[in-house]
Amino acid sequence: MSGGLYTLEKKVVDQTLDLSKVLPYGDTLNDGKVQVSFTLPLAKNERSMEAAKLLTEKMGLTHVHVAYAKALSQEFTYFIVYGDMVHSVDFSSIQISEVEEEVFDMEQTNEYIRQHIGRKVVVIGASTGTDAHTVGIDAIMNMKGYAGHYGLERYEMIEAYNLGSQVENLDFVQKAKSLNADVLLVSQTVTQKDVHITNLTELVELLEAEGMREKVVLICGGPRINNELAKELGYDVGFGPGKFADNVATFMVKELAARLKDKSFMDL
Ligand code: B12
Repeated sequence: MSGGLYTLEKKVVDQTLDLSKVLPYGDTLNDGKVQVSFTLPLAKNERSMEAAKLLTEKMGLTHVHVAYAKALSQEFTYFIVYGDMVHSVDFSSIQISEVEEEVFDMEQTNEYIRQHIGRKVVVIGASTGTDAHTVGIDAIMNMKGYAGHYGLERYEMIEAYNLGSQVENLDFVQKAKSLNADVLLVSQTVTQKDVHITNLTELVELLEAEGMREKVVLICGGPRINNELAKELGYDVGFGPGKFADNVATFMVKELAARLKDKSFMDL
């Protein structure tokens, strides 16, 4: 073991970590060391550096040190500032909405569909609204897959349609209707001015207006999407970074099978 790693571990074990008061870690436990970076619309000079310091203190940092200031233009300066965080977080009280841990591989999903659904599952996906980012939705859907995980197009029991990017919500809904889609996948990458919230909400409203919301499994994903946000916005589930076609497929086939079971129970 290297000396550096040993020192790091020793400092952690020598002190007790209080999970009700967790602080950032810099060099020793509970030192609260933080680095922040931001740009101010000010020229680089002594006054703007003082402004950066004052602003950082207002964020709840003490012992503030402006470590780096770089003029981006005559009127903008980029700062990197160090300080000690005075606030802590009660980790023991945090509860989040996590998606079920069990994840099927491609063959297990195909077999689950054969046994519990009995026909191919129709999935359509797109990056909607003005969003031009396709890599996320491609990672989930493309035949060749992403990071060693095959995409939904490769699944024998899934009929997948990837509509690409900048797909209007209305066009997306119409396509879903014409294909009689079981599952809708929506990707949102741009979050500037909360455009993703407006766009994702509009889709739910359109589906409701068309009487389709309850008939489809509605899934969204993207770098700043999590399950909690997705549910708040009226989606069945949301996936963020580190999730692949396997996670999506597992969730959707179980959800569809449960709905079919409920329906046959109601029809009795
Ligand atoms: C490549 C890229 C582009 C390419 C996109 C090419 C393409 N065909 O997609 C181009 C150059 C076109 C581009 C344009 C822009 N981009 Co851009 N782009 C990126 C970049 C570098 C990588 C994004 C990416 O491909 N990630 C890889 C994929 C695999 O990751 P992912 O999307 O998170 O997907 C995973 C999960 O989130 C999840 N997932 C994603 N979608 C879905 C959907 C479902 C249903 C599910 C289940 C899961 C899921 O699964 C995936 C695998 O795990 C990022 C910066 C970065 N390093 O992340 C900026 C970034 C996303 N872009 C950004 C911006 C601002 C833009 C522009 C607005 C810039 C501009 N002013 O013109 C434009 C967008 C214009 C528009 N109308 O949308 C910002 C977004 C900031 C924000 N949060 O709003 C970023 C973060 C850069 C930055 N730091 O400023 N961009």
